[in-house]
Amino acid sequence: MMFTTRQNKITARSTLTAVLCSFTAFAASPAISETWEMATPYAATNFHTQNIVQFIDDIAQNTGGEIEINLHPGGSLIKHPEIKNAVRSGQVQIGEFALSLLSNENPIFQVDALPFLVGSYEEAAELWKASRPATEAALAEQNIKVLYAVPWPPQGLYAQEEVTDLAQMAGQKFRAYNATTTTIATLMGAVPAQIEAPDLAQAFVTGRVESMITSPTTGVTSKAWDYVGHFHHIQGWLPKNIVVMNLDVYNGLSEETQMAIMEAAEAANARGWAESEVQTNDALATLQENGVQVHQPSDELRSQVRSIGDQIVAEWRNRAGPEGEEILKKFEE
Ligand code: PCA
Repeated sequence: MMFTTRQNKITARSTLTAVLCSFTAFAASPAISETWEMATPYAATNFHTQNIVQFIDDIAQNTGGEIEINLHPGGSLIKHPEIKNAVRSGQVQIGEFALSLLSNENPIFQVDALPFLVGSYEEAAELWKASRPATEAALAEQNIKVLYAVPWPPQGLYAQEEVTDLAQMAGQKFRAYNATTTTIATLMGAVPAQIEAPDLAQAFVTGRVESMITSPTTGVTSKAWDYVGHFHHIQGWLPKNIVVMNLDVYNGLSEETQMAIMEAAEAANARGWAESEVQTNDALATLQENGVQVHQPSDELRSQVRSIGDQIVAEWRNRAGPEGEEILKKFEE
């Protein structure tokens, strides 16, 4: 009995010594490594996600292994509409979301989803340059640091039949992913339903929706040929995904680590913009190879969509006020 007790004490003491030793070793090591969780909304196979995988590797490399990031794609850890708040509160340190998902919070976040404001990647880059300061300031107020943003390929219309006149869309169950697509649905007389990209195939197959506006890329990722026959290459807008982190966490890093992260972000930015452009034609070809008919919009369709676009832009200018005007002025300069 005595013996056992003594033995226990020895064990307890040596455990304490081991713990103290490991603390000393920890404190003596030059850089303490941290593990962050990253929540993203799109499939692992998507080019945005693959770019993020490279971004994470670059951060590990640039920081000498100081920052490790566990990626949770496809809304697997946090659902898309919750990712911004999860980063804000520090529930996750870093995340990605579609910027225009926040359109209702502040019109500034919708500017890249305004129809026909930009007609090319160069113009989209100009628009981002004009809108980045206001976007950063609005997100900083929410304790969020902007790292980089990458556009999706141009948005077009998927439907069961070829659409030559928007009247064909009346009464359709239409998949929406932000304020612009919801408003377009309503103005076409369709019925919008907000569905996240990873749930698209199921929503179409089960008849919850029949048509949508998104990129050729998202059509490929969700195997659009299984549920729609036609894509109309309207090239409406180039909405961006934004990659952000918790501002307190960022501010708590050494200047050197902050620089290492921003360097990785710049590289991800350049890779992402280039890849998005390449994706446009590749994805259009893949849609066609799999039996989706790709159409240039008819003049009628083009002008009908433009007139809806004009209404959305006019309403946005109203809501965005002087801050919106300033962005448009800088963009047009
Ligand atoms: N794909 C995303 C947003 C825009 C895009 O091209 C989606 O459909 O959810």
